[in-house]
Amino acid sequence: MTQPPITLIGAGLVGTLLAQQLAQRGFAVEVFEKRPDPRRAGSIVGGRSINLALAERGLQALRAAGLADDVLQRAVMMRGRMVHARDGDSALQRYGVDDSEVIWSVSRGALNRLLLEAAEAAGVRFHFGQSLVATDFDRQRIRLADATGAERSLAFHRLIGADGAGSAVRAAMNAHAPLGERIEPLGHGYKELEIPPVHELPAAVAKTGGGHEQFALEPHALHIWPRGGYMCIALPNSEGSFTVTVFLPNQSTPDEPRSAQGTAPSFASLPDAATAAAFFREQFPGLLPLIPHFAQDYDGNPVGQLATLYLDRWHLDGRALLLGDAAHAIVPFHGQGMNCGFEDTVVLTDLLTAAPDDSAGVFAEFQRVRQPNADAIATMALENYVEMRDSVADPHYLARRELGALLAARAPAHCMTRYRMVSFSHLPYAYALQRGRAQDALLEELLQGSTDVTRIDLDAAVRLLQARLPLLPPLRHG
Ligand code: FAD
Ligand code: E1W
Repeated sequence: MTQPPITLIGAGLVGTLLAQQLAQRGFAVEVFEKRPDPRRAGSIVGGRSINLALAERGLQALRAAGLADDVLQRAVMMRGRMVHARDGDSALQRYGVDDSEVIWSVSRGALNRLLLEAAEAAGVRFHFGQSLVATDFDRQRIRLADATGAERSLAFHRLIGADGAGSAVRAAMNAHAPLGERIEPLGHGYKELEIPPVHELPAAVAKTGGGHEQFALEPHALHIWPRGGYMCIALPNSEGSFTVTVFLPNQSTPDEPRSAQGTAPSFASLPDAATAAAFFREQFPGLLPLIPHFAQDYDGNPVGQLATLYLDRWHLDGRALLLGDAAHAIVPFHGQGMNCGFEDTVVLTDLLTAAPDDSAGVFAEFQRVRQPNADAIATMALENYVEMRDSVADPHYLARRELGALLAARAPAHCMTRYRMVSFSHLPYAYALQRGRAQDALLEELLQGSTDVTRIDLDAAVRLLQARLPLLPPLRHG
């Protein structure tokens, strides 16, 4: 069965992992990536270290590829969220029941390089500095441009787009036959800043986090500074630094919470490091001194935009398919974009392996299985932004969360927090969304508008839970 190769566009996180798995199953895979090879010296990606949170779903995909141990070796464990209040107080809220329920901070660049190496070792051929510029689906040909702008044309048999939120494959498919594309901008952007290792900090602020040598904050946590309409987060890097991300509205609107400066903070009202530093001094006083190159970072790093992407169609019969961010980009507030894309790769690899000659059937089945789940995590990621920013929050929400935690502890087979279902299980995202809604409705019913959890008869509540909500499927770890 010598099949023509699969043509994959995009050697990002999802494209490289998919390519590796397909090659392991005997498929020939050619990957075209617009950027230069990140393993080559002098690559621009080398400078800044950007990290992301890897959770159980992503880890499971890496296990399927045989790469989980290699990745975890370079990762930093995050046991919970460390919430930093305005007054400087901070507290760790554990994510799970014990250290089997943790998430991992991984370097995007290091992960990408590891996946490239693994895919190449499995037989994948990569072509860097090759940007997809046009696709002719009738003749099944793509046009690629190199860094000098020189173009060439190549035939494809089946085309897979793993080229991210701004996908060129998607644009070409949409031009050929509309995909029903809907892009919903969040109206908030983000910017990355850096907390260096302790030895690079001025002596006056250089006290180590949690008794650890090189980290300026507790290393085994995802740090959050929630402030209502906006927030900062920080994830640890294995070298002792942290990558801070500030999330802010793009424009100031009258209903955003106002700072003492009188204007609602936004990227528009904080156009440069000078204005932004004043804002940080006021809103994030403990954080600012840990960012010694604040001006350089703020003025040098771009504002990234956030949006949710919905499509009616992810494929063009058996000729082309989108996956990862190219099919379903989401806002980052649940830390699930890569995890979801990694889950995609396992589903697609299994379907293709089972029916290697039926791309039309496989692509349709892939969308049927994955789209409801992509929609669900898109919803949950949007909801988590509000939850994160306002975690100082509304007493009803806090009461519900407290009661939910109490019941989850007493009746774990009938009540599990949505965060745990999303981050530590392989239950479909759509199930987590719907189950979370059902649990919330029941919690509301028990609380009846009260915020006093001590008034609830927990034994009666557990009986109600058991009567109304079906048994949860067991969690599997490892
Ligand atoms: P990408 O990683 O974007 O890769 C696409 C690749 O395609 C790139 O290499 C690009 O150069 C290439 N490409 C693009 N156009 C072309 C072209 N025309 N021709 C050839 N190649 C092309 N997810 C998590 O799971 N956990 C997190 O903690 C997390 N944090 C995030 C924080 C932020 C601020 C953001 C914005 C996202 C975060 N995500 C997180 C989401 C995660 O980054 C994405 O879901 C993930 O990178 C998607 O992978 P991908 O391979 O589909 O796309
Ligand atoms: C995670 C960018 C990003 C990545 C994340 C998370 C968050 C907030 C953000 C969600 C979370 C890991 N989260 N953390 N604590 N509560 N919810 O779990 O990845 Cl902003």
